[in-house]
Amino acid sequence: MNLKEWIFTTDHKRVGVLYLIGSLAAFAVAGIMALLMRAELSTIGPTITANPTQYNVWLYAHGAIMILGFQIPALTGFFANYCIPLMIGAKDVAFPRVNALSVWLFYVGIVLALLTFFLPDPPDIMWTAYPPYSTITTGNTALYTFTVLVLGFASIAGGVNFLTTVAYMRAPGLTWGKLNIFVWCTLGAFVLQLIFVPVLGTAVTLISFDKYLGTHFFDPARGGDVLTYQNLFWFYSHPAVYVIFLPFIGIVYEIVATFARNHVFNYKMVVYGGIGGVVLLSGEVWVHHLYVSGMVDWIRIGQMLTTLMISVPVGLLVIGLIGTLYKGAISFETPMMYALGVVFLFLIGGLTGIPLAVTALTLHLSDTYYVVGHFHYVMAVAGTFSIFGGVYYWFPKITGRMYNEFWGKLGFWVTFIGTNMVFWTMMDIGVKGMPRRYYDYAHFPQFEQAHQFMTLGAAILGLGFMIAVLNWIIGAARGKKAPDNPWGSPSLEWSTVSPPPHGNWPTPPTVAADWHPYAYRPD
Ligand code: HEM
Ligand SMILES: [Cu+2]
Repeated sequence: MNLKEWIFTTDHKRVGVLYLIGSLAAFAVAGIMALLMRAELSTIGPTITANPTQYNVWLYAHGAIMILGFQIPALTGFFANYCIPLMIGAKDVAFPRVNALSVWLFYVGIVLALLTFFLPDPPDIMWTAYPPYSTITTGNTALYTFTVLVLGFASIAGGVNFLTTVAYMRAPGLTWGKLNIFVWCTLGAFVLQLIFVPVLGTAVTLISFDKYLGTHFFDPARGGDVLTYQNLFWFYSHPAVYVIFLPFIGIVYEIVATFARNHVFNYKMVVYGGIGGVVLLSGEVWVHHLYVSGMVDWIRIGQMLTTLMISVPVGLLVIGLIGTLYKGAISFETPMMYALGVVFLFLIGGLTGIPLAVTALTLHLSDTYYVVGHFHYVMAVAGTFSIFGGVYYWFPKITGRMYNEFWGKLGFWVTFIGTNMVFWTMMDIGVKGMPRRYYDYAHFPQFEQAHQFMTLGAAILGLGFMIAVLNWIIGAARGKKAPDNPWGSPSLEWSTVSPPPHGNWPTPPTVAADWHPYAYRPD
């Protein structure tokens, strides 16, 4: 293996694998931050640090790196790169060099994020970086701004590339109605990135202008408005949860169709109603993150309605999954275990979101651990389970080898148990009044046992993820040789050899009129 070939590669599969390695490294770092926070919270009073700012730095690094360094790059960097050209029968992406540029920028972003641990005054502003704190802290707000901008550029480069690739490079005969659900989902995610990343870029640039260049965009004392930042930030960051959600549910669709050996239930409903509906509504709900900030009431009511409305397309996506499982010939290989895990976690996360959408209830729940539990279920761990399931699913294609089924399933169950120990308990103590983002909870001694239980859960959860990653490393090095199409899927990525050569097929495929990626059996 030639290192230089990898660094300068323009092959979409290798670019994808680089994204995977970088994002898993980011996951490990951000995961260690979570374990440090959980260790700190395991007793009242100082446990592993006496410095509250240190906790804030961990919290900042955990949230920012998990979202910007792990989930978005794994989903729209790794999976999109590896799968989309193969699924549409293309030799590569439309702009292979722009693609290489995007993964380089991603690595620059990761290095910048890691500087957090080496600077004397690291950012301590949480991943949301709200002013006025972010503009007065001694922590390094500029590093945050710069990291977000670099990762944002990487994402935009990816978006332009994949929209063009799918529009112009589909194999002959592969019409829009025959795209994999994963491809549709990822296109939706990239449309959102192209529209909304510039807004985030603006917001984070302006906080650094305020802090270092003497402007007053967010300073009410000088004619600015501190809430403008919150609006700009969530105008991006709510759609960002769909940038994560859409590809991860797309992965689940691929896995569920394969292991239920069934066509996707109501393909058109899923694409137009589900994915289309989410994309259309996603920019209209950001205010639900600022219900407790000052604003006119009618906007609260309006955005409560749109927030509740978005559960309709999301519900359609879940119905599509259930329908695909219905009367399927289901088998429970490791990828399927993770996919079903996602459905379970996502349902808990989705249903616990409804009270948060309702303004009257959320006044009580806002800024408690209930919120932290909810969004970990719905996005953080549901998304992570999907990523792990997806890596297992395409593992034979990527490496040409098989992973170990026993360790795969064991890792799943360990993670699944740990996850529910941590995040169910969070919601429980949240409802009872435990506030979020606290370094210590001397005022709430009644929660100490629950915190200890969660710390134990986090350790179990971490162990489960380690089992999975070790399973991949060992499988990639010494696993059994994988057949080209181990799951018997008609989808195009399985029609080439494992691992696919540069250019993917000796001659590009053409698809027959009756071909469909989910034609597992006659309808
Ligand atoms: C894998 C195990 C994980 C554990 C044990 C964990 C634990 C935690 C803890 C203890 C907090 C701090 C709560 C507080 O002080 O308010 C937190 C916050 C957060 N986590 Fe996780 N987390 C995990 C995974 C993830 C993942 C995969 C994501 C990816 C999206 C994520 C995103 C966040 C975000 C955005 C915050 C809020 C940060 C903030 O308040 O600025 N977490 N997590
Ligand atoms: Cu939101």
